[in-house]
Amino acid sequence: MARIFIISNRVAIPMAGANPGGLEVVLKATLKNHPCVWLGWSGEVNADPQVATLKKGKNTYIVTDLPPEDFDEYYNGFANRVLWPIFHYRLDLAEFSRRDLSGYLRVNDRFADELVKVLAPDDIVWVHDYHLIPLAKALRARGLQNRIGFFLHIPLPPPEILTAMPNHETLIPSLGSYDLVGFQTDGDAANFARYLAKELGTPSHISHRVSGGARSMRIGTFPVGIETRDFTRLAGRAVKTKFVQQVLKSIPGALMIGVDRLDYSKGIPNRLEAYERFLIAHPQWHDKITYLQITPKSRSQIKEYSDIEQAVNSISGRINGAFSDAAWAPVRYVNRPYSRTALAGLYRAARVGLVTPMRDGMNLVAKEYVASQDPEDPGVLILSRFAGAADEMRAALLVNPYDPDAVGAAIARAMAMPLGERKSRHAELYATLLDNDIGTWGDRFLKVLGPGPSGEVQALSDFIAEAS
Ligand code: ADQ
Repeated sequence: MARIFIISNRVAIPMAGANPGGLEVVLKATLKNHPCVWLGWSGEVNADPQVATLKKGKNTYIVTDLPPEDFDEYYNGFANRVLWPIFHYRLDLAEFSRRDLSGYLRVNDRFADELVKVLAPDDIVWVHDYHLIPLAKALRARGLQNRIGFFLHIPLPPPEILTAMPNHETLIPSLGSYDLVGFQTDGDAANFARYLAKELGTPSHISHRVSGGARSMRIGTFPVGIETRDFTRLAGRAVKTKFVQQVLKSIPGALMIGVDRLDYSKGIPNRLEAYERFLIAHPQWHDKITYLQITPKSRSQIKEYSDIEQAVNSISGRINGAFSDAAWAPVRYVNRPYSRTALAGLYRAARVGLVTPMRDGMNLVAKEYVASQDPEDPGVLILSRFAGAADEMRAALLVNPYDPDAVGAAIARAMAMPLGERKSRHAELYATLLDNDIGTWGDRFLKVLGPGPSGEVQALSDFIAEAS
């Protein structure tokens, strides 16, 4: 059986008791069904970087440390200060430097050097996310002919934004070295197809053909899902735990929940402002709703992230200052991670799930919240139309996160929604989650990446037509 090489910035090395990261969850079925080698950064910063190999069952994990300059330039620099903001439509936050770009290319070259040592000709390579866009080009430069696929977990903006990125003309076309480039939504794929048509003149009736080569790059949409049934079972058990019951006992009235990494793309300050508008407009709900926002810190070394932390602290303090009484505080803001079990139990206990990113590749929290509900008495999902998940989850209350009055009105509507409507919306949402369970996601991508034509890949023109 051909080995699957998974390449990503971080590697989730299996350890007893460790919380699985998001990538491990989406790759779980792939890791179970195929012999896999997973290669990436160990998470350690070390002036004398080491490479370690670990075997677990039929899978192998290869991790390399990063020297401090690579951590600054590749990870904190180009990946998180340039690609992350620009791909989330935030040109205003991007801080480009040539030094960071060369660090980014250097780490991609380093990963390519490690890979050529271990790849066999029939191995299939699957590269994940924005940290590793030029990896296939680096591998091709080393003579590798293997099938190589790429999946982008975050959005891809339209060419009008992408072309403002310095050096886009070398970086983005390097995706042409992959055999397959996968996106979360048709909108992202259409943006890429438009970039290829506008910038490279790729005729839209064919897949992108790398200049002079026999190979062509195809694009496809593979929306990430979750382990729907497992999550439902977990939530059913978790809601009965002492922890969740204590949370429920400690608040008067209903629970509304938000769970996000502390990141400006998640729209937490805007969401708090919307809640404030709701509290002003609907005094009858005071004492009857508590908003629990669970937000572990991330990327704290980057200024924009400490700014967002301050903004969230200040707005939640302002709301609690204005509306609390001795027995009730409208906001509970918690800065730490929780286990999947604890989150599943809290989702199930929450009458409203508030998921309002300003822009998001998919957003798994929206899916986890719906999967956790009791079908006989489900809560209501309020979802940003700018999350990739909104494409599939049409039965949520879809909102524009830039409009705090509209989000506030959606909170009021969710709180007052009759049981019949809650049940029918939940049933429709749950059916879409079952349709796109994560168990088959990896195999669908790998099937299309494999040799031969496949019905799942559309011509570029189809994406462009869908976008216009
Ligand atoms: P993220 O930006 O990390 O992922 P998301 O899709 O919401 O965003 O996934 C977060 C995961 O972390 C969820 O499984 C959630 O349960 C978990 N999590 C969040 N807060 C937590 C907490 N306090 N404690 C413990 N766990 C917590 C990127 C893209 C997304 C895309 C995913 C998968 O930005 O758009 O959906 O990859 O492709």
